[in-house]
Amino acid sequence: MFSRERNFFGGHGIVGAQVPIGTGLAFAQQYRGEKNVTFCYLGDGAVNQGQVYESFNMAALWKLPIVYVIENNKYGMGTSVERSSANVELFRRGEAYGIPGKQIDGMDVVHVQEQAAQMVADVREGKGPCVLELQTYRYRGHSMSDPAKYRSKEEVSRMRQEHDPIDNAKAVLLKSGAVDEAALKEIDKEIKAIVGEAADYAQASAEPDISELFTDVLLEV
Ligand SMILES: Cc1ncc(C[n+]2csc(CCOP(=O)(O)OP(=O)(O)O)c2C)c(N)n1
Ligand SMILES: [Mg+2]
Repeated sequence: MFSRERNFFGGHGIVGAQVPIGTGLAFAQQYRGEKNVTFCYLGDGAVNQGQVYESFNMAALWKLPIVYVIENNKYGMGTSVERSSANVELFRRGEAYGIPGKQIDGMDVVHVQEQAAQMVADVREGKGPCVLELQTYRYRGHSMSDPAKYRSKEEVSRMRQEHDPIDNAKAVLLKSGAVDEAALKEIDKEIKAIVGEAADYAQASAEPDISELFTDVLLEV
């Protein structure tokens, strides 16, 4: 998924490789004098890749306008953070480069919005990069071939029941009186239609031509 018009530069198959790419995009923004701020997302598994730290160094050195968002959903492919990270305080990973970090509840949408807005304000002031660790959770296995035997069913259902971000946001909205159940159902229907349409479009589209393998990969000058 990629949208040049919306400045959405997609996901990448190589775990961690999005970090130097995101850092490069932030460099381009600074170089061109744009006011944009890059949000670069990485997981708790990706955070142990070497290229993340090469990127942190350059981002701090050049005070690049970038927020590194670490989505700590407790698991890499099939390995818990505790089994794979020597230090599980992921928000501190930029400390060696002077990059400030915060760890927050990533299941609370209002809190995430407030904290992210604060970070964007700091970045726009020219303070350089920062790290926002979102504590979150992955309900399903990594892929269809992952039966997720590395955790208990109770853990998953407890997270669903007590921490689901959509249920929580719904409760906050209803309590505030801003919307009622019917309005939320309408939004749900609308979103399902958009997603359904996108899936149908993807499935009905032709396979790309084999020559596309070389598009934007090599520039002959
Ligand atoms: C360099 C590299 N190593 C291994 C893989 C295989 N792989 C794909 S996703 C993944 C786990 C990533 O974990 P995390 O960063 O926590 O992201 P999440 O799946 O939780 O979103 C791995 C090891 C890969 N795609 N690239
Ligand atoms: Mg993960």
